[in-house]
Amino acid sequence: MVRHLKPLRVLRFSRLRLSGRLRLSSGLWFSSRLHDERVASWLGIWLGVAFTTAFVTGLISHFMQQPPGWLMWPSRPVNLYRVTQGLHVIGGLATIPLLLAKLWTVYPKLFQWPPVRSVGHGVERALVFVLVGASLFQVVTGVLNIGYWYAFPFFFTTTHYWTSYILIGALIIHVANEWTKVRRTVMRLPEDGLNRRGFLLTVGAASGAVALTTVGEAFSPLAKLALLAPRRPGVGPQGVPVNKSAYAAGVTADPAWRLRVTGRVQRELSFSLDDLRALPTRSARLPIACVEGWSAGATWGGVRLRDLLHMAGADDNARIRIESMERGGLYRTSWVSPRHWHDPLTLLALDLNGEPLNLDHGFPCRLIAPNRPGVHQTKWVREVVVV
Ligand SMILES: Nc1nc2c(c(=O)[nH]1)N[C@H]1C(S)=C(S)[C@@H](COP(=O)(O)O)O[C@H]1N2
Ligand SMILES: [Mo]
Repeated sequence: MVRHLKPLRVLRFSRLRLSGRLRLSSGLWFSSRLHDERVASWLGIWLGVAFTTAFVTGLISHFMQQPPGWLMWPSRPVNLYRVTQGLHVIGGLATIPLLLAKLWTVYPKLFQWPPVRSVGHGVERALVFVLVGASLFQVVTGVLNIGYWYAFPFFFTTTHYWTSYILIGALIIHVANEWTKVRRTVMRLPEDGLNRRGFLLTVGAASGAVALTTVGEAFSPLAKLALLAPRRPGVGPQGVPVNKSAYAAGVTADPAWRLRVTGRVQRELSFSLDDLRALPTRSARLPIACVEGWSAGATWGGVRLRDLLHMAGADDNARIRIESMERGGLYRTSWVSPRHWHDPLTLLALDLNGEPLNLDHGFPCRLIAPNRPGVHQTKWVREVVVV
C-alpha cells in the first residue's frame, strides 16, 4: 500500500526568496536556514586563521627537522618547539568541528545548477574542490598519524608537507575570491531573526571541547582531561611517555657498552658508563616534545655534549651526528648543529627525574637538547661522530 509520500526534510522546493540564504538557481531549497552566507563567512574566517596557523607551525616543524644549510635554528627558548608543535596538532584537531560545520553549511552548493556558468566559474569551483579535498586529507592523515595507524601507502611526513602547499595556495585564491562577499555579509547587521549565533557558538564550543580534551597531552595540569590523547605527560616509565620501547627498537642492555667520540677529532674518546659518571654532570629541566603534539617536561642529568666535544678537540663549527645502538628505524641517528651543541643545556643524559634512565628512555645514555623535536632526541646513544 502506498502511503503519503513525505517530502524530504532536507530538500524543499519553494519560490520564496529570502536574503542571505544559499539559493540555487533551479529553485531547489534546503530546509535549514543555516545554509547561510553569513554562517559560511564566519566559519570561513575561523578556518582561515586555523589553517594559516597550522601551515606556519607545520613549516617550523619541517624546517627544524630538515634545516636547509643556511638556516641556523636557535636552541632557545627551550620550549619553543613544544609550543609551536602543540599548537599545530591541538589546533589542527580543534579545526575538525569547524571544517565539518563549514562543509555542512555550504554543501547545497554541490547541487548548483547549472554546475558551471562560465570558464571562470568552472575554475573557481574546481579550486574549491581542491581546497576541500586537501583540507580533509590533511586532517585525516594527521589524525591517523597520531594514532600510528598508517592506513595509507605513502610516507606521512612528505605527503602532509607537500599537500600543505596545495592547501594554502587554494586557500589564498579562495580568500581573494570570496573577500568582498565575506566583508559584505560580516559587516552588515542581519535583518532576519535567524539564530546563527547559537549555531556558531555550538560549533565553537565543539572546537573548544576538542582542544580542551587534548591540550592535557602537552600541559600537565590538564593531563586528566586529555581524553583524546593517546600519550600523556606523567604516564610512562619514570613519569615520561614512551613512543618506542627498547623492545620495539630491538635494543637490549649491553654490559660492554661504551660511548665513543669519533670522526674529525684531535683524539678519539671512549667512555664506560662509570667513566661518564665520573665527569662533571649537569642537570636541566627540558621537555620531550614529539611531532605528534604531546610533550612532557622532565629533569635530566648527564654530561654536556660540548664538554665531550671540547675534550676530543672538535672544531667549533663541526656538525655532529649522534648514533644509536638501534640498528634500523628512521630515528636511529640525528644531527646536532653547532648552535645546539654549544648550548650548555644540551646533554648526553644518564639520569631522568633523579634516577638512571629506564631502558625504554634510552639507557645507558640519550641525547636531550633544548628546543628540538622529539624525533631528534636520540635514545641508546653509542657514538658521537664529528663531521
Ligand atoms: N633511537 C631512537 N631514539 C628515539 C626514537 C626512536 O625511535 N629511536 N624516538 C624518538 C621520538 S619520536 C621521540 S618523541 C622521543 C621521545 O620518545 P620516547 O618517549 O619513546 O622516549 O625519542 C626519540 N628518540
Ligand atoms: Mo616523536
